Amino acid sequence: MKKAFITGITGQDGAYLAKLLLDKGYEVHGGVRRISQPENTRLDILGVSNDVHLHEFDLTEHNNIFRVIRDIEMDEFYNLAAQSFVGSSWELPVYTADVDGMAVVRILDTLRTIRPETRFYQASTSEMFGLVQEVPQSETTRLYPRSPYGVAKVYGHYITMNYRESFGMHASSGILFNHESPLRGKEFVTRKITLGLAALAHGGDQPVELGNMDAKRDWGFAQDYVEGMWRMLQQDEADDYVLATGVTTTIRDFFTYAAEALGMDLEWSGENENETATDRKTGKLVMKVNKKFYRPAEVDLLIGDPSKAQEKLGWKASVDIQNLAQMMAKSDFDAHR
Ligand code: NAP
Ligand code: F7E
Repeated sequence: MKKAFITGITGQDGAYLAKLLLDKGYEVHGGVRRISQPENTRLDILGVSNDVHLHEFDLTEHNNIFRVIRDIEMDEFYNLAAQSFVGSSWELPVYTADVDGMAVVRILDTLRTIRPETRFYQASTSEMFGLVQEVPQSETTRLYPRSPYGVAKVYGHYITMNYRESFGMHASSGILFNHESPLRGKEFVTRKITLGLAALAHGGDQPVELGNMDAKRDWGFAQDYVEGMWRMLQQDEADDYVLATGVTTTIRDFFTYAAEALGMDLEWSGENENETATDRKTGKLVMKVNKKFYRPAEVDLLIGDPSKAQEKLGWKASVDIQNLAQMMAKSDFDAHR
């Protein structure tokens, strides 16, 4: 039985990956931070919390990382933990650099010292492309991060490549474009939209307040993306791969697809900070722009080229944007009931 360790097992991707690895027969271990109210986690929602082995863990604590690696003797190490919200990274730039950047070398250097044969996955991100230098973006596109989060992830990405090249470690980096699900954190724009629309569909009267409606993202379904992570670690040679759908969508269009899934018929008016959406059927205001959600520097357009992952890993996204919006909107609508 193979043994895997997942940092960030309580997060969106960590929970889906834990389920995937359990289904494949792995013994799954994961790192968790102490929280004051540990009920109803994503692992509970997926029904796997009793099947995984949880260990007290924090990426800022070097000796804690050392002990986990020494004691668990894992075959595969998935580093998914991060301060993952781009918006918070301007408020927490030093913490974000430590957790999303420096922690990667803490793990890699410990693995190099005591378990160099362990296969390692680093959660890199399309945010590294930032002000994009090429369309679509691939593994060879020049990086130009636009947030402290993106900058920290660039360090994690390059140090992973460096440990692979310097020490021959099986260390791979997945450059994942945005991936969402009903388990997505509530502050990310897709989930914020589907939660807000579900409340409106149940009779609420608070419009969803959003920032930049023109930003474009390449959104896929998280469950597909954790399969891609696992496939990377099954290759003979470690490498870097883009996982993406190859389709890009504005925030406005995602909003429209989610609203349509809940039976709304939107009328858009105004521009920039005066933009609004109203449901023609009820006359209700369902969206208005609030400048407080604008970012100090924006990533305007992301669209990935997943052809390397398709060719070498046989990986392909299976859920399109309309179905993703519908899945999330319906899940939040049902949960609200
Ligand atoms: P998420 O839902 O925010 O989960 C983040 C996880 O990291 C949580 O389990 C969190 O623990 C843990 N964590 C945060 N700080 C930690 C620390 N100091 N020590 C230990 N654990 C810590 O993120 P996600 O969407 O699953 O993303 C997984 C990874 O992929 C992240 O590295 C993210 O940056 C990266 N990524 C995500 C996307 C995407 O679209 N989802 C795309 C590209 C890359 P708590 O539960 O205690 O908060
Ligand atoms: O923003 C715009 C916002 O916070 C998407 C993380 O998983 O994917 C994620 O980062 C876009 C941005 O995700 C609101 O300005 C408008 O252009 O959902 P988001 P993100 O920043 O793309 C990457 C790949 C990661 O690696 C990250 O970990 O939506 N937007 N109005 C808004 N965004 C939010 N959150 N809230 C709004 O009200």
